[in-house]
Amino acid sequence: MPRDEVARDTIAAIATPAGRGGIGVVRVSGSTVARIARALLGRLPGPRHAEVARFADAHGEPIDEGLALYFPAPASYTGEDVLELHGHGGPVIMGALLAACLDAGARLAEPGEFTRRAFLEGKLDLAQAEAVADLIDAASREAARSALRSLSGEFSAAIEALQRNLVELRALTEAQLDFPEEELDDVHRHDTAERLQAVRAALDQVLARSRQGSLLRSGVHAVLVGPPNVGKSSMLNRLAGEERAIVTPLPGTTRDALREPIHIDGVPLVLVDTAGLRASGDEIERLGMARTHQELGRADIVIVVHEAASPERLAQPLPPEAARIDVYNKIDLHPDFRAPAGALAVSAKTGQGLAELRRAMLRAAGWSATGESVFLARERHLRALASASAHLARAADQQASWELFAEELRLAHNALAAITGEFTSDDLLGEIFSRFCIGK
Ligand SMILES: Nc1nc2c(ncn2[C@@H]2O[C@H](COP(=O)(O)OP(=O)(O)OP(=O)(O)O)[C@@H](O)[C@H]2O)c(=O)[nH]1
Ligand SMILES: [Mg+2]
Repeated sequence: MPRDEVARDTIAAIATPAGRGGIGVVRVSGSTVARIARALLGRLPGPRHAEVARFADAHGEPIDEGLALYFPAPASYTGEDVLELHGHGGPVIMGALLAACLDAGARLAEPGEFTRRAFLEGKLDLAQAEAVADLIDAASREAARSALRSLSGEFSAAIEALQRNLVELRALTEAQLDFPEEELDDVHRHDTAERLQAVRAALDQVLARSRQGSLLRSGVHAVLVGPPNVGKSSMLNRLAGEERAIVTPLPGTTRDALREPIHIDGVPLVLVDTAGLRASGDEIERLGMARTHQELGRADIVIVVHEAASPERLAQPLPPEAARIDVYNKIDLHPDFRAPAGALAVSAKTGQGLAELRRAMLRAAGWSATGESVFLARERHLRALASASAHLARAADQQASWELFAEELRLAHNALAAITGEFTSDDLLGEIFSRFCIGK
């Protein structure tokens, strides 16, 4: 059953990236797909069979030869009639094919409109639809794996399991509300408290797995700071595995902040090298230090680099919300140096201690290699889960009043329902799908 009954027009878009490629695909979806197929191909291809066809424009002028695929509703990506034309992947041919579809009555699809229709037709829930974009945007294999799990419904299933438990609990509670004059039954009260506890524990687990997974999307900012010449740029080059930053024996080499995306065990981080902090009369160096302060404001992790032999204290106050890792560099020069408790001794030159540093960075980012699969949650999901969790915590404090208890359960339930998109505003849908690419 379609989720909204508005008759939808037919949309078309080039589904493959712009530029030249072996093949390019134009995708068409909607109620007039059969007519468009006949206009371009002279016939309607058999359902779900790849057929070789000649594509022609409105004047019968050939455009290309390729494969045509027809997916009649409802067994298609969008749930509507869908036609895919696989031609040669050149911008002129793709443009002409798309124009021919538009001439035959389709209109240009908006970003994410195919997936939005799939959602409206009930083919995907909202979390799955978001996973489509996350899979396309995945910056690492780990992120792609998590997105694929969400797409196949693993995340939604976890949310639905929580909802089912909440529904049972609400049914129990509502029954109690219907007989307010009856004496409060201790057994019932105990049972309710226990079930609530179980739902809260399960929710906390989903939240923890989602918080972990959200790290795979966001890219944690790790900023290298310290006095000049301690080896910050050398460290960045080591961690990036490439000579990105200029390294010289002269203090004050780095002027501008340099950002370098890296992965540690599939977790994306943005590593930022900064200008060394010291009192300086040099105008450029002072501007560089101003940038360092800016970068510190954005840091999730601050890696404070010291030189093993002459550990200087950093006068700079650090942002309190960022995790801090202290490293003492150049231990190859000072093999007897012992780092203070909690700090790491490393050498950017030999690579000693860098495995520990990478592990410390992952830990500071909130990543724990539990081996349990994580959910590639979005900020929206985390907010909803946190809100559900807060309502359940309040419910736990409300057991003297069944009305308030029931109300908190209802609010927790609604928060969870927002994740899979049971009740969603057009505004939210617009915001989510507008960030998709065209043709998806
Ligand atoms: N022996 C040794 N030398 C190092 C090590 N790390 C960096 N150096 C040297 O220390 C000097 C300064 O290194 P940089 O990486 O430019 O230091 P920086 O902290 O970025 O310095 P500024 O950009 O000036 O703030 C260079 O000559 C490096 O080769 C190390 O682990 N061992
Ligand atoms: Mg430097």
